[in-house]
Amino acid sequence: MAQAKTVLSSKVDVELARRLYFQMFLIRRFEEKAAEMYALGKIGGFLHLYIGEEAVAVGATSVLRSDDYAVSSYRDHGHCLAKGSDPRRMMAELFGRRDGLSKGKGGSMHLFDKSVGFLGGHAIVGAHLPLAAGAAFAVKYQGGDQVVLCSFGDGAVPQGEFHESLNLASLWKLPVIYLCENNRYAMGTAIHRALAQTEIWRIAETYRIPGEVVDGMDVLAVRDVVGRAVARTRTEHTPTLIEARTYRFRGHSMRDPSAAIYRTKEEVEREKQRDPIALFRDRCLRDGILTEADLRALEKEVNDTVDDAVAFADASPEPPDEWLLADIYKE
Ligand SMILES: Cc1ncc(C[n+]2csc(CCOP(=O)(O)OP(=O)(O)O)c2C)c(N)n1
Repeated sequence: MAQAKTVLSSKVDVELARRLYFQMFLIRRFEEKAAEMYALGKIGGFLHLYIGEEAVAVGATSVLRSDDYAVSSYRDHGHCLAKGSDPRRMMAELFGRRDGLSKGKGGSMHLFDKSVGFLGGHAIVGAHLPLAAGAAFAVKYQGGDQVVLCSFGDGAVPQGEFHESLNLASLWKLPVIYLCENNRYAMGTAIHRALAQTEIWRIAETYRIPGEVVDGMDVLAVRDVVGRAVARTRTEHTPTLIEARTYRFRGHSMRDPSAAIYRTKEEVEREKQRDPIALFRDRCLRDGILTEADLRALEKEVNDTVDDAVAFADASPEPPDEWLLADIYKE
């Protein structure tokens, strides 16, 4: 049942091109600014950047409806922004302030925004895959046709939760799209040292669901593949496993700044040649979809949005001590 596909990315109109470029650029700038704020001590704890992988979240989310759900791991800024969350409240959460999405108590790894159907960033590797299946079960039980997009890294694949989740989703025909963002490393562990089957999309066959592989640096190719999966899932409630091949340009987290121990500088430089934002920018110009002036205007809008988010976060007060014991159990 599983099949590899060479996807020719489809045509794109002006409005869609603007939206995709804006969102990818927003994720990039938001995170570059977050890195800067981390260096200044405005952000504490962990900070995992998604830089290099933007085409995956943006391409995939672009085919979702606003009432569909998305859930992701601790590298969650891109997914939350792509789902339409407010950059101000996201930055405030990174700053640990009271106007943050999780009232400043979750931080970078625990963004959550029910208003846009973002069911959270989750810090424990693999732990959110069963949660995605649970949300999909709820959709089916209630007779809805929403889908749940579940993004995770290659590091989650050897986990039991991955296999248990795919097995149940297949048996129960749950509307989940499992989107593996294969950036080739789980912290410092290269994929071939952790997985017996490095062609992750092939694992779909074991669970008798469709499996596809896609170039995760091509936003339109991701959009095509996920779009097909969404259509199938809505009508047949069939889960799908998609492997998007991508690369993270930075270290695992801000505590791994050089990322030089487990991969070569040459490899990183080579991969940066396929920067998904630059590739899409070039394509828009080459095909005459957007002009240099259009792109510059979008970039300015993004820069202003991110500056505004930082100002908002900085002005938001710290959460009071008494909030520490609130929101622990569902009240
Ligand atoms: C159950 C569990 N084991 C170990 C860790 C420590 N840990 C944090 S991130 C990570 C690597 C995960 O890599 P991957 O899933 O490929 O995601 P990526 O960082 O590449 O986006 C590990 C092992 C954890 N958070 N949870």
